[in-house]
Amino acid sequence: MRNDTASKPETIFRKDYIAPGFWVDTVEMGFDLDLSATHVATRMTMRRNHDSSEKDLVLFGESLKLLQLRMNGVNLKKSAYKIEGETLRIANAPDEVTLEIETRINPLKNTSLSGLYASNGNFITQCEAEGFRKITWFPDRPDVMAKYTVMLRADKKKFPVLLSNGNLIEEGDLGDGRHFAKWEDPFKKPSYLFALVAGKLVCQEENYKLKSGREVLLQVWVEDGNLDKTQHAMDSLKNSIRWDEERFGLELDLDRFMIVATGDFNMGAMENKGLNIFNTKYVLANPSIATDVDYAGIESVVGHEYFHNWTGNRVTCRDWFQLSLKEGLTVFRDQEFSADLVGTATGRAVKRIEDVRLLRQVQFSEDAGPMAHPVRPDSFVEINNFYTVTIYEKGSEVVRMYYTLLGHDGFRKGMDLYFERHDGQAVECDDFRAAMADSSGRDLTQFERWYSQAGTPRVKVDAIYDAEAQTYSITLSQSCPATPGQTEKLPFHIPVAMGLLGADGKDIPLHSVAYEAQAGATSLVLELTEASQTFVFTGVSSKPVPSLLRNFSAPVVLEIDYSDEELGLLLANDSDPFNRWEAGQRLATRRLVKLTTAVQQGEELSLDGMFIEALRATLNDASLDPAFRELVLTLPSEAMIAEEFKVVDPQAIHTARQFARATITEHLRADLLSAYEGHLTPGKYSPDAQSMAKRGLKNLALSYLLEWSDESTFELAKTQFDDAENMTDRLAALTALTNFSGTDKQAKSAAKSLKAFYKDFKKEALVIDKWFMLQATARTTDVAKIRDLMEHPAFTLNNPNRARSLTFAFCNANPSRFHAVDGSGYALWAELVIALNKLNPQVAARLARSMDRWKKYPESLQVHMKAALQKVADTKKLSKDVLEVVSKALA
Ligand code: 0A1
Ligand code: ZN
Repeated sequence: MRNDTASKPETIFRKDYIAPGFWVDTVEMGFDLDLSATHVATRMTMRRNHDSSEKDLVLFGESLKLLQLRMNGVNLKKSAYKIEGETLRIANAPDEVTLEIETRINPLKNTSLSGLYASNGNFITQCEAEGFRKITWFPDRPDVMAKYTVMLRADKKKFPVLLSNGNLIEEGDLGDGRHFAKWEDPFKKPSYLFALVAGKLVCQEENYKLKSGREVLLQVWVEDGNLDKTQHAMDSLKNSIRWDEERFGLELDLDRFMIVATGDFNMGAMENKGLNIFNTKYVLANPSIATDVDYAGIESVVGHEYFHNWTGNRVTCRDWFQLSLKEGLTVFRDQEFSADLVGTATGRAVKRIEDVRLLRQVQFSEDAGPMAHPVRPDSFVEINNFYTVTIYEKGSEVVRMYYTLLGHDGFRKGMDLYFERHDGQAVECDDFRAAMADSSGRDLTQFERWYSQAGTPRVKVDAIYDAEAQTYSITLSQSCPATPGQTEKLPFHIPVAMGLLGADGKDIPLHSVAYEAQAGATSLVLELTEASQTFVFTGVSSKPVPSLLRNFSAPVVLEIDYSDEELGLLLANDSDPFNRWEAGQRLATRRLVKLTTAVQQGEELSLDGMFIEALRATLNDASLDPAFRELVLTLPSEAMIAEEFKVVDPQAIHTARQFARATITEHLRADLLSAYEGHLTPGKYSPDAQSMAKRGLKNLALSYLLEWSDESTFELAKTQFDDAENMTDRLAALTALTNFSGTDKQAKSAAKSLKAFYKDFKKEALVIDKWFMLQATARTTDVAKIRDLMEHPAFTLNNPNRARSLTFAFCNANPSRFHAVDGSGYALWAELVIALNKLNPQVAARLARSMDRWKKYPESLQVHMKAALQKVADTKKLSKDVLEVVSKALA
């Protein structure tokens, strides 16, 4: 029989967790691979878990044709088991069971890209979170860990390469033009880490010597024609292996480690044991198709997936509510990996600023919307909706706070204890916290609230300087806004790294009774645990300027009243580079908020000299890393400015920000031009941090220069576009040209460049994605233009990367156009979500999230937004993925 998704989605609660009734020891699988009818035979040995209250043998399955079900050698009649939705129950099973199951599936029809599916004629799997149940009936839950042996059989010509987890133990011909490969994974694993790949692929491979002297085989598999784009992924993999050995003492436990790239993938990549599967976006790179940002993305995602081998695979999650146990920790590890690879202190700060920017822009917004959830959620309807920035990025911040509280060595001790206790187990976030507490002897009880309470805490600062007593008292008061299902919040345990600056901008040695052991230090980590606490510093001879939350030591909003002068001092002097940048952002935000209000009230717009001079000084300070200067010169995004308002006016924000950019250019043209000319990187492209930093600053200068309409700046960009020897420079120039508002002739010339770009890179899917994205986010691109682009022969909703490049980019990254006053952007959004829902619920649900914050817009827009949300909610056959998102938005 064929079972389909249950029609009424139910909410699953963390509190309802029950250990599995049966464990699985071994799984043997045989696949007869055929694109439209793959036969799957599974034999598993199971044994009763006497500690569980679940007495039935429970399996999960979805969209399967069940052909056979045998228990201990006997065919089970239909009356011997019960199927309800995705669940199959066998009552009264003996304690020791061998189950044999045969199913048939249709990979070609599987457009959800979850389970076994076809990608350009190849077979690919994606089993996290619950894709394995689309392959066979199985106790598909992460706490059931088993050893797998997999036999793959397929047509030799069409599918010459057959891969699965672990080691290849046998291969050969079967006659009839078919062949086989048998794989064995020596480690037990949950089903979500299962993978197979079959098809026409080629690989770059290398033998690599581990620190221990053991040799391993590394492979990067791609479709034919892409072998000139695998070197960076291979280098990143080798760097990851070395880094995990050096920083955490963790060695690759397999003899063979494979990466496979596919153009059809819902997410970035997947950490299947020994057989990582990647979106091509995070593998393929060479200077002519990939930008600096792509290179950095590949390095961090290759690292991320590799690091999962220990944090995720060797120690996995007991249930999906614990997802951040592996994801938060692994993001922290990949962030540290990228920072360590750069090596310099400012390089680390630059990485930190970029990570915090993402957190604030996307996660803070999630935390303030209808989908807000704790790092360890209490419930969900569809787990795929919970691969969120809260689980990943906020989860990483939570791990980083242990690091800040316990120090480098203390954190490492905690990690060592975590592995010592839990290697080979499926555990909970609490187990990680216990390892950190027990290894350090610290009481981390209150720290648990970071896992259980949603919302972004706010920390308000009140400071008093007593000249007579020479004391400086800082009172920190914390609060946290209500989130769905959580109205009252208890105080968090917040590490606040800080220092005090004297009038000369230098750090003052700190003396505080509460932190006696560190007397004289210039930076301290205060521990805020109460709703309000006062920290007193003594021997302060003049009123200092506080530098708080250094290096962004906690994921909170810091409310502090600085004067412009104080911010100027911090921007120019703070020994903490993160807070230097932060001071610049505060100066900018203040002005952008004012400008937005002025736009709304029809007042004349102006930007003050103090701000422009501060930017000039930073831009021209050759002692500063160009990457850092680029970050300071980058104004807060429109999304960030929007967070400052109760009611968001996207057009006014856009106008204000554009005005600020143009005015900065008006005053700093000469400085920008010399920054441009001073940071050229002639010669062979190299993705090293220094060259990237130079290109970054140069291209930022270019984008500013083109805010000023004249012939010479246009020509500058045109020449850069025509002569570029790498994609970073080419794309930056094309973006600037496309957004340039000049003469008709210039507009025509820009359009010509856009066309030439398409023609030159027609065969490079990832570059065509950029071509769509660039247009989707262009200032002049309105809804009508998006509809035009959707008719382009290269556009399709079937491929997630392509769908995202146009539609997500427009709905999420072109706010002033998406929020068109007539509501046409929302109508388009609804159509797209409905169309994607039929093809790929995960992708549809992600797009659905663009409307999360609809209640923050003016009434006149809310009417259209609500109608669009309602239209989606009323659609028949809505997936539970989309239903969960839109019903939470409408609630
Ligand atoms: N675990 C992967 C990401 C991932 C999650 C879900 C997927 O399908 C629903 C696919 C990939 C990672 O963190 O890299
Ligand atoms: Zn991950």
